[in-house]
Amino acid sequence: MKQGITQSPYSFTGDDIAGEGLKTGLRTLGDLAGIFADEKAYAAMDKGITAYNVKSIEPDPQGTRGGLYMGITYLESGKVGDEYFMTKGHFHLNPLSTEFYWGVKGEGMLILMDEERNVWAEKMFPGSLHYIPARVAHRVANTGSETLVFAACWPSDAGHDYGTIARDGFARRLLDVNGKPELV
Ligand code: S6P
Ligand code: ZN
Repeated sequence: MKQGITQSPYSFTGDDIAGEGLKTGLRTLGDLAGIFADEKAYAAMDKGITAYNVKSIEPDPQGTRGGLYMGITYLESGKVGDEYFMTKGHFHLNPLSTEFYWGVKGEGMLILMDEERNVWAEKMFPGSLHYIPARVAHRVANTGSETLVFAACWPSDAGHDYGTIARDGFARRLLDVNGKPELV
C-alpha cells in the first residue's frame, strides 16, 4: 500500500509518454493492406516502411470497467496515390465507449463515421482537441509533410472492432485534391 509522497510511474513530455508497462506497436504499410483506394499505387510501394507507431500506458487489464488508457500515435507523412497515410480506424467493441484525441505535432484530419455511415472530419493540429462520441468509428490521416503526433485517452473496456472497417471501409475517403484534403 502506498503512503506519503511518491513519484508517478508515468511521464508525459508533450510528445512522448513513458513508464511502467509501456506498450509499443508498429504498423507498416504492409499491415494496411486493403485500406487504400489506389491498389496499383499500393502494390508498387515498399510494404516494410513504417506507417505509424503507437505507445500506450494501460495500467489496468483490458476490459476493466472504470479504467483509462493513454496513448500516443506517430503517423508518418506520405500518400498512396492521392490518399494520405492513415490509421486502420476502428469502432469500439463496447458501443458505449467514447475517446479523446488531441493534436500534438503536425497536421492531420480526424475522420469520423457513425453507424449510419455518415462521415465527417475535424482538422488536427497542435492544440486541437477532439471528442469521439459513442458508436462513432475513428481514423486519422496525416495531411502534412512531417510526422503527425497525436495523443488519445480511452476507457480500458472499450476494445477495438477493426473487422467492420476492414470489411466495409469508411463511406468517404480523404484525398489530396489539387494539393488540398477533401472528403470524397
Ligand atoms: C486506441 C486509440 C489509438 C489508436 C491508434 C492507431 O483506442 O484510438 O491509440 O489505436 O491511433 O489507430 P488504429 O485504428 O490502428 O487502432
Ligand atoms: Zn478508439
